[in-house]
Amino acid sequence: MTADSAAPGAEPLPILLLNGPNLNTLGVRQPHVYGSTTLTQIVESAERRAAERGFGLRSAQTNHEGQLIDWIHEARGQVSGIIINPGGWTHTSVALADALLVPEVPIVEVHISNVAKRESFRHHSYVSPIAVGTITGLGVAGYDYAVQFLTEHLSGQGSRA
Ligand code: DHK
Repeated sequence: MTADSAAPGAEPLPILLLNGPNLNTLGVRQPHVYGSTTLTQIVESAERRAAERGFGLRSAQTNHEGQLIDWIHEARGQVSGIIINPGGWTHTSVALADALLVPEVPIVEVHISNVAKRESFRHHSYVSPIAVGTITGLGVAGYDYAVQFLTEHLSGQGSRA
């Protein structure tokens, strides 16, 4: 069941916020690129924004690709949408993009840095073609914008491009 098909008045299924490799080191990792905000702070902010809009938010980070794929499979039927920063797997993982199709929910891709301005190997994303949209280069605020967009999208108020 998705938020769209939930009974009127029923609590929508939560949003799932996933972060891939090295994002557990936010705050110390290349602050000139990724800023000084920690992942804990990012998740707390996203939880607040989701709650303000009537959605729960579950979050997880891993440095292990198979773990991430397992979590995405398990999310089928359990979440209403997924926000994901796939980190370096953005540019390498067909398997991750395939897994993201399993839950059949809207996907929003987030990158803290502007990947288009960086090395050419960061210019291709396997995730972008299966995402509703991608937020890139807006710093850690991109996660909050993703929550705002996804909650509106799931509530039928947002763009359905
Ligand atoms: C995060 C990473 O870890 C990189 O591998 C990506 C992305 C960019 C980000 O900007 O959040 O290339």
